[in-house]
Amino acid sequence: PRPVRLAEYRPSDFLIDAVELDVMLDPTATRVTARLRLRPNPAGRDNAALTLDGDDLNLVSAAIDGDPLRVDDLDVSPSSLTIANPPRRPFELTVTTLVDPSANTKLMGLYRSNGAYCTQCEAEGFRRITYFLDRPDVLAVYTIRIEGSEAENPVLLSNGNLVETGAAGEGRHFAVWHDPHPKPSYLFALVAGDLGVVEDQFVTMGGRKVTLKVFVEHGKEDRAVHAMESIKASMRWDEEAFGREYDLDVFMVVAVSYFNMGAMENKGLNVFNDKYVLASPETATDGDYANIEAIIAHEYFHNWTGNRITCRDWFQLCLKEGLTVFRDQEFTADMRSRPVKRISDVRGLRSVQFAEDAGPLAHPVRPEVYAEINNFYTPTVYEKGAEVIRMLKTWIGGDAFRAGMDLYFDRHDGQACTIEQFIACFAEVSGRDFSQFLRWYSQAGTPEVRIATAYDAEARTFTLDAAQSTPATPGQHTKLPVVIPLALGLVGPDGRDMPLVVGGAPAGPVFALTDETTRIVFENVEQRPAPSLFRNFSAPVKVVSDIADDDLLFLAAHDSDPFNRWQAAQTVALRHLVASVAAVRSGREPADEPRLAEALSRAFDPAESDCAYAAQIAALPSEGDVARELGEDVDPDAIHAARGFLKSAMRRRLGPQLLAAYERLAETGPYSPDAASAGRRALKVAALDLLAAGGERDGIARAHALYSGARNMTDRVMALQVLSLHASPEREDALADFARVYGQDPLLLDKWFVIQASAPLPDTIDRVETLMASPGFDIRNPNRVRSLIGTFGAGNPTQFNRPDGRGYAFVAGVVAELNASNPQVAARLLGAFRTWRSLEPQRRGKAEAALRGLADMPRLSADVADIVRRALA
Ligand code: B3K
Ligand code: ZN
Repeated sequence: PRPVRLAEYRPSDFLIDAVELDVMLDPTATRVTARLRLRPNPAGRDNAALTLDGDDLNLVSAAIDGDPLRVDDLDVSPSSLTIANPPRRPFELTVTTLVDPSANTKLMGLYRSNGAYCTQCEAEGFRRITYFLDRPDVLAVYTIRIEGSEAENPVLLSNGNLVETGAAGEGRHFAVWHDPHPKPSYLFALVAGDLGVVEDQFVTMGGRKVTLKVFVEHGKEDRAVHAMESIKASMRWDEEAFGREYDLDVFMVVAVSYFNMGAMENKGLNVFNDKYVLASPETATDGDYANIEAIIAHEYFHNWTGNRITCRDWFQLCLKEGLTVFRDQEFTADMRSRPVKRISDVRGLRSVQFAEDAGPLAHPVRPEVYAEINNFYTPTVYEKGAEVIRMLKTWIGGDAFRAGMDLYFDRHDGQACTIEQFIACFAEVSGRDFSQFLRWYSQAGTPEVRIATAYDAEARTFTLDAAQSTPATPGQHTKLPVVIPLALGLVGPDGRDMPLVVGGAPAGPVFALTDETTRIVFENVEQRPAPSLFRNFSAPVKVVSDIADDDLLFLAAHDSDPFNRWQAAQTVALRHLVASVAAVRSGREPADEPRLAEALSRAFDPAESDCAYAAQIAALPSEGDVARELGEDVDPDAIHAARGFLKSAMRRRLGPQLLAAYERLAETGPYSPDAASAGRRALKVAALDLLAAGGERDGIARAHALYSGARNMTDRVMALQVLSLHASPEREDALADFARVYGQDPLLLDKWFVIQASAPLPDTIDRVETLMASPGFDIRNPNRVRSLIGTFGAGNPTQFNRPDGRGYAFVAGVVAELNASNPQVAARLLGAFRTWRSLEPQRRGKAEAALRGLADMPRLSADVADIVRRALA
């Protein structure tokens, strides 16, 4: 198929105002009758044919205003239905199709998950249910009648409000749902099955009583409580932070175990991967609790940013995704620790989005062409998209930002919009010109900002020179300067921020870098300051500065900006690791870095009260961080060795402090997943991880003791993770024990897979292959595939990148196996190859061979073909 281009967007020739679906459930032959109220679009072409999208559909019959259409009135195939000469006035088209949910292994459209029926329609799954104008700018009011066996499907759900239920004879029953809010087809959902439910209520700020329901498999109701609490917290927060109120009588979340992604924001009926719903102290970790809260919030926030105001076309995906990620980040920051949230988001952004932006799959936040839209649900659209919103807010200020959001909701409610329409709201309220800012949406690649500074004691000036450039990316050779908000402080020798004076007047703390080079001269600077740059990570850029390690270490201790205290120590550690990698590769011993130990030791100081923050300080840059910093000729084994060396050095220097912290942080009371308690556990395991560095016996023994004595799943999993890094009898004992005790619970099995697949040990690949053949593994379940093969590919730098190429061949083999049955999951796994070009030559050759092998495969799915082609281009 031809690539789709933003420049070729045209409004639909027809609109659909109302949809009535009649769904007769059957495991292999579900009959769907759609009554569509159509009319010519005044903005479309005159006398156009009507072509509806389909995908793998079987047409049973079609009629216009009740008159059956004959085969020669139609041009029909599984992928489209065309009526050459439809009425040029409003009319009703009735179409009946047959679909087989049991055979639907792609998990798009209507499929089965553990005996229940469910749907996934974004981006283009509705066309696998019925022929439709399956594009987000066609908004209709939906009424859904579902009929099925009452014994098998006591629960029948769709979007909106329930209007009728009843018996349908022969053991069947039905339910009718009506959603008054016009929506695009991708937000349609249907769920039917025998499910347990937890119920609650929320009263909105306007006094609307909303029934809340979380549906889970029977027997798992007690694991739905945290999700329910998260729904209420999200509803409250959106009212307080954005003035957004919920708009139906019921809000439902359904947990399913077969799901291609995290969750889906269908109107009033969010469908979730059960991994992001189910939690109890015995089965979930602190990380799970936090993820559930954040993803429940994200999907709920889509009700306004995505559903009430949706996207005109899929190029505008970041309109809803970047904005909704920004909103969920702010929610978490308010619920937990703001600096910790910022640090972990920036860690995530750098490790996946910066990596994507630096490799062959780089694309703009708003892409201009796609071959397969499912491949554009990327860290660039989501996380960089969120950073762009954050910059916008930093640039125009919080009040103007909120005014712009209010205007956007007001002006565009009920519409399908573009980025330009969104940005126009902020231009209007702030009076600023956004034409240059819009380059953040169209230009791919991570801008690099080089900073040089100079202090003139005599003139009492501090001069900062900033030069920005963005590297070329596929299809974009020349780049223009973007608007980069630089939030900064000048920290004096007393650790206090100096007043910022520029041109005789108070200035900052945010400066916009708009040109290729910018010079800022600060005046009245009495003493040489340590500049704290890009506070709170004020722009998603790579910073290269001439700031000396001594100044950074000073900032690590004294900066008033907690993000930059963390960042300063990370920068010193990263510089050190880069030098160590060079040493390892030339057979030398890496140098010692006592000052880093001192910076890290602050994390374990009993006086540090925010343990989650301290745990971030204690965590060294990842192997991926080092690889990205190197950028080329990457040898993952050398990076692993250098990092291991540094960890051992930290253990030797900090031993007694680590031990003291570890013991001080031991669990005492009952488990609670709140942020402060989770922070204590995170810091405890950071200490344990260093105590066990290099496989030190005492540390291993403690990890084993923590595993055996754990009173909650967080301690147990974290202890197992530490043990898994080093070959030892304790490791094998704990892994076997975990399988024995928890192996029957699929979500816990996933944790066991993740731990083994990420181990940096030479036999990992054999184990992963063995586990794939074990009874708990099911290649049709995306959670199993992601936890075992996804983790091995994207979360195990040394073993995926084995010099013999076996890691690449293995992952490519699984991609080939999944290519036909679940192309979306197959294409996702290929993300492991996103940095293959930066590897050293031997590994690069092996990775390329694996990709070429895939490229030569017959019948490649659009999803896999698209990634392979771009990765090799
Ligand atoms: N909007 C969905 C993602 C759909 C992915 C389609 N391939 C979940 C989310 O971002 O909230
Ligand atoms: Zn989303």
